[in-house]
Amino acid sequence: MPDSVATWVSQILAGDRRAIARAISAIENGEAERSALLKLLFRSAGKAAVIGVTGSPGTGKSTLVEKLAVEYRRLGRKVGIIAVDPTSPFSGGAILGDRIRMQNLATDEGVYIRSMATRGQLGGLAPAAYDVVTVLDAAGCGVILIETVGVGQDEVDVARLADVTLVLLVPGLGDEVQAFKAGVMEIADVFVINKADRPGAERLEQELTALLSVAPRQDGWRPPVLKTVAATGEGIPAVLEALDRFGTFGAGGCLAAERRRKQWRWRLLAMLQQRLLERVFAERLTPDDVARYAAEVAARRRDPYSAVEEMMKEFTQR
Ligand SMILES: Nc1nc2c(ncn2[C@@H]2O[C@H](COP(=O)(O)OP(=O)(O)OP(=O)(O)O)[C@@H](O)[C@H]2O)c(=O)[nH]1
Ligand SMILES: [Mg+2]
Repeated sequence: MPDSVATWVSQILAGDRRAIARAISAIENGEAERSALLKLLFRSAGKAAVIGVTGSPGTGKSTLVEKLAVEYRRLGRKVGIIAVDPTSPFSGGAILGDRIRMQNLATDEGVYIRSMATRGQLGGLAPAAYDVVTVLDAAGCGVILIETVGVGQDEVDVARLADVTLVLLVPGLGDEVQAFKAGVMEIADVFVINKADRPGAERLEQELTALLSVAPRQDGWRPPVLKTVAATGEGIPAVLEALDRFGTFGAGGCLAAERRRKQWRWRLLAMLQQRLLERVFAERLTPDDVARYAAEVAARRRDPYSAVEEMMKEFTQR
């Protein structure tokens, strides 16, 4: 196996699309070779700028991602795109929509597009998404764009994987309130008011700027509020410029460095959590057992504390 993994890795480093696709499937399916593969790939990763793009459904994330990708391609960078779909499996409608919208990029060998579904990942989607980032990074993608719908914890977690996070808002939806509610506010490094061709963009810009000035960030970064019409590409260069500026913010980019340390701490804990869960399931429990405990607790026949103790029991005695 080591030989074949080494060959696989060299194919990925060379940008072989089939080898990349196979690696991503191995990650998603939790195949045994995954960790040997990722250990080797990690050495060649760490060069990509990881950009999270989040916002409510239909705000224009995919359209913006495509325009950003085109711009980065023009600058000669290979681009990876990960679209995280909150509900539907791989053949779902939303993903099909993304494929159609991104068809300008579909024939470009320098762009790698992949969708991931949030369902069915033990320990959440974020660890798997980060592993996919490692693959694409090692494969030479200098820019990796991750699109997530900013609605659930999975999506916020994925946004937290990014070096920089863009939050999209659109005029006329009362979206600014949603952004605050969903806690998206804390993860936004750059605000983009998309669909600025629609009425209300200026007002939203003013409201958001006022809100931001009331609660300045502790790290000193002031998230810019930009207006775009992603559909036509208007305002895209300013978005790229803001992303660059964030990357170099602070003395010697210290904000980015500090963020990386925080992210690794969080990722390591998430990976540990996942490994522990996998072990508990492999050695101790079946999903049916969990369902049985849940039914007993729900019926108040037992308390959840002793249920968890029992679920862990034989496992911790090993
Ligand atoms: N008027 C206007 N329409 C836009 C703009 N940007 C995107 N759209 C349209 O808005 C719709 C949704 O765009 P998407 O890019 O699919 O939005 P999304 O946020 O990726 O949507 P989901 O992935 O389904 O959450 C499409 O019909 C786009 O053509 C814009 O700047 N102005
Ligand atoms: Mg989309």
